[in-house]
Amino acid sequence: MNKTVRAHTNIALIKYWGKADAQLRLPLMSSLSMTLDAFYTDTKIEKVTGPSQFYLNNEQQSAAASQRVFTYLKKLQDRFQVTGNLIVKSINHVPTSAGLASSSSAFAALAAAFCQCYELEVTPEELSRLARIGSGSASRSIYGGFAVWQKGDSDQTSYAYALDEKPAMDLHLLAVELNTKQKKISSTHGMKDAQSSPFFKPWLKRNDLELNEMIQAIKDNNFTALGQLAELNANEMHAINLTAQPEFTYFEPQTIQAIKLVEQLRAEGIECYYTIDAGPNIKVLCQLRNSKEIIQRFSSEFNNVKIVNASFGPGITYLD
Ligand code: 2P0
Repeated sequence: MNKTVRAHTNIALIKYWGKADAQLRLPLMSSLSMTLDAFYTDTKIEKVTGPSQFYLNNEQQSAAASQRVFTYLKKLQDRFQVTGNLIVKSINHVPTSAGLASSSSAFAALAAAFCQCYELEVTPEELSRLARIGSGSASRSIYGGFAVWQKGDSDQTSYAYALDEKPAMDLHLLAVELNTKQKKISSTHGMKDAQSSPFFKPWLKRNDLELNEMIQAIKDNNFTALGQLAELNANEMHAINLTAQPEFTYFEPQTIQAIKLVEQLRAEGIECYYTIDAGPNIKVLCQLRNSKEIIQRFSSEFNNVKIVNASFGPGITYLD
């Protein structure tokens, strides 16, 4: 039966920030992420005799807005030598204003919904490779808990695997919405431009070390080591953007203010760390016992701030 598919977003604790092959979305580095329970995309794809259409949140999308989806689905059709027009219906439970990229859940759900539609039996590894072609970070959303996307060096060898789908770690991610402005630099452009930084290559050389340290922190159930390393890795990515030629940054004044607040909380003994993606908003990593206090402090520091408290989400699930 052709089922609706649910995929959750993920946040990288070791970042993907550079492509070796833009067409296949082969990355220059391996990455590691946490899949989130609070944010997800539901997608169903059906074959139709009429024209192909894409509905997002029950609204039909223009040809321009649908282009990335259908270009992607055409690649999958070519790969599996199947044809036909398609109706794609997606509901995004990722508030666009939450400062979270929805492409990870969107393309993981599309890949799995495509396989449902054509009754293709694929392994999680193959599904991860298919999702990767749509959006790099989507390769990791096939799995729950912690996932590692091993960079590989070809379409066959670049895919994510489940590191720990049911982690014991007490880990919460507070998605803090400070700024709802549309980001000025897309991830695709940011990743490309970042490579002009003199620190890009040295950062790449550290990838194995940081990945292995993060895997160890997870195996040891060591929140402190995980938080420190996630913060370092995010700051390295943003330092590279700041030293690209020409330089650029996703930071806004509120980003720095939020970083200072995390540092202040830590100085007071409230253990928390931050990670930042290709936008101005920060995600705070903390343990359950401190989450209320941290939310309160962010709420009193920033007017009208929206905060979502997320923890581990599952991998691809099939609804209906
Ligand atoms: C990540 N980001 O590892 C990194 C960290 C943002 C910062 O993956 O071009 O939408 O579609 O492969 O996955 C965001 O970029 O990029 C991203 P494409 P994607 O999560």
